[in-house]
This record gives sequence, C-alpha cells and structure tokens, in this order.
Amino acid sequence: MKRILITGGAGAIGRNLLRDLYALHGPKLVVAGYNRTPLTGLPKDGLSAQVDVSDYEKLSAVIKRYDIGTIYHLAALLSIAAEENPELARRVNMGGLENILNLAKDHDLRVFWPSSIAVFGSTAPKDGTPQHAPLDPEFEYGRNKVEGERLLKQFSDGFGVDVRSVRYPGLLTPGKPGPGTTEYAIEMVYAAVRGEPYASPLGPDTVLPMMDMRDATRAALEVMEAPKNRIQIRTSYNLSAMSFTPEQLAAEIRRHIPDFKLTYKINALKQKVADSWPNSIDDSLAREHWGWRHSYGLQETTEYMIREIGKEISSLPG
Ligand code: AKB
Repeated sequence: MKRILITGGAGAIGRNLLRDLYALHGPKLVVAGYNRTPLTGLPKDGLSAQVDVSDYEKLSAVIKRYDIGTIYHLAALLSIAAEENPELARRVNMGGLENILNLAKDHDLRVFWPSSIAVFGSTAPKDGTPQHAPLDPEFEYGRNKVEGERLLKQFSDGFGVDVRSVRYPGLLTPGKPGPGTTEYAIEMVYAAVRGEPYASPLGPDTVLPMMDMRDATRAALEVMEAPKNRIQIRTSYNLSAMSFTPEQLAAEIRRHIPDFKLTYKINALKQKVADSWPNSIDDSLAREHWGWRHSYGLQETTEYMIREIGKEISSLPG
C-alpha cells in the first residue's frame, strides 16, 4: 500500500488527522510533513519530512522517496495571518496547492484539501448559506480559498485528478490556537480553564459557524473514502455542525466554570472578517451525496474542550 502524506502536520487539523491516520493505518504508512513549526508527539517509529509546499522540487522528492499515494494538503496561513502577510499567503495557500495538484496529475495521487467558510463574502445569504451562493470574499484568505477551489475543479475536470474538499467552519480543539478569526473560541476556553477572564475580540452578537475537530477530521476521512461517483461537487462541499456567539459560548462554559468572566476588546480586523462571513451554513448536499452527519454540538464540544484542556494544563510542570 502506498503511503499517505500530510502537509501542515504541526497545525491544528494536521495534529488531529495524524492521530486518526495512525489509528487507521499505523505509523509506517503515514508521513507527517512540517515546515517551520516542529512536530511534537510523533510515535517512536513515525515518519516525518520537512516540506515547504511552495518548493516543487522538494515536494516531488518527498513524494518519490516515501512512495506517496494520497496527500492531505493542510499547510496554509489562516485568515488573520493571510491579511497581515498577503504575499506569503498567496505563495503558501495558492502556490502550494498548485504544486500539489501538478504532482497529483503526474504521479496519480489522491488529494484532500480544506477550503473554508471564508469563501463567502457579504453578497452571500448570511443564514443557511447555500452551497452555490456567490463567492465574493472581501479578505485575502477567502480569495486564496476561492482561487484554490477553482484550481481543484480545473485539475479534476481537465486532468482527472481525484481531489476532494470541504469548506470548514471554525474548528474547535484543544491545542494552541492559530492566527485565525474563529480561533477566539479556543482562546476563550483556555482562559476559562486557567481561571482567567477573557476579552473577546469579537462583539457579543457575532455569530459564526463552528465544528468540533473530531467531526472535522472524520469528514476529511469520509469524503476521501466515499465512492467516486458520490462526489458530485468538485470545488468544495459546504459543511456544518453548530453556530454560536461569544456570549453563547461563555454561557455554556459557565455551566462548568460558573465564575468565568467574559469582557470585550474588539479587534477591528477580526470583527470585519467575522462580519463578512456567514452565520450558518446549509450543508445538505454533503449530507445527501456522501452521507455527512455531524456528531457534536456546542454542549458536547465545550465539555470535551474543558476536560482536555484541564488535563493539558494540570500536566504542565510547575
Ligand atoms: C480562520 O478563522 O481563519 C479559520 C477559518 C474559518 O477558515 N478558522
């Protein structure tokens, strides 16, 4: 059996997907790719490779050396990082994807690539945003994702590359939150578990679509496992689980940590980005085409995050 490569293995999706793939295939069939952020917690006999996805030759060498057949291409800059460094974002988010797709075409690789709710801008309906709503994002990260989706379709229709994709909402998982917009929710739970107040960068009524990372990695595996004829959308599938505001998350946290305090210190950029994104997503086509179902809502996810972050904090030295 050919091996599986994950790019962005040190990121939030990467860490979690690696764990799932080790459980499914064992460490010998999975190669954890990383670039600047070193990998932690790899199994003793786990394989890893340093790959800058914008370097075609290096990527190509890794694919040949490890006999790769499938790539989960996760390396990317999130929304706020992309806004702060648009040139780097284009190189990594679009250039990296183009390299991966060209390699997939030449080496017959299967590819998973995550898009995002960031593909939608203010011209899309805010509530229950449908699959085929207009894609007019106002910020760099969203523009990268729209361009990425066009590339997927081009390589799929034009060259028969089997590339599959979902539009992730904000993903909730223990672990250091990245420089995104929805990541405030993870920061809030960390603050609460540490017994600290949290100053939300988004206003009390800002609703955003979110998902438990356990659902998100399962979606990646399921869309990749689905029979080819079930994948009828070759850009990216809308995906949905829950939506909430900072106030609603704080109320859920207080069921476990009653004296948690939420204040507000609005970050103008994050607020503008959040205001341009949907409140909720219609993912009926993913449900219909390949049987997508989410398992976790706000209550289960908050409880899980509090428990796991509590364990993480109490295991820290000092
Ligand atoms: C971000 O906020 O940048 C990401 C996303 C929704 O794609 N979490």
